[in-house]
Amino acid sequence: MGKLNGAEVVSRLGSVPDWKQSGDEISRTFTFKDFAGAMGFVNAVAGEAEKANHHPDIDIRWNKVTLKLSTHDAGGLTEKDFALAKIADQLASKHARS
Ligand code: H2B
Repeated sequence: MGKLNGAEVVSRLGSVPDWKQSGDEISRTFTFKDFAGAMGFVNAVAGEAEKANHHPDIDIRWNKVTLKLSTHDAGGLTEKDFALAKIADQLASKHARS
């Protein structure tokens, strides 16, 4: 899958506005009611990541989960990153938010 250029990245960020770009990756921190809410979300994301064979870096801090996405194989951001970002946004709304 091809690496997106700068204009393509900016365009796609419009559909996941809570995600921020930093160099070759995008990230978002999600806040939940508690650790159980955070872990429910992480496990749901893990299932989707396995299906897509595309895996975020995950940082868990009690009720906060930060996902970072990049396509290492392509050396940058691709459609795969934005597809998984959208799925994560949808899954987050199903888990207990603070
Ligand atoms: N996840 C992410 N985030 N980026 C990748 O480039 C990637 C991955 N590559 N998961 C996959 C697995 C690759 O290692 C396998 C061999 O397809």
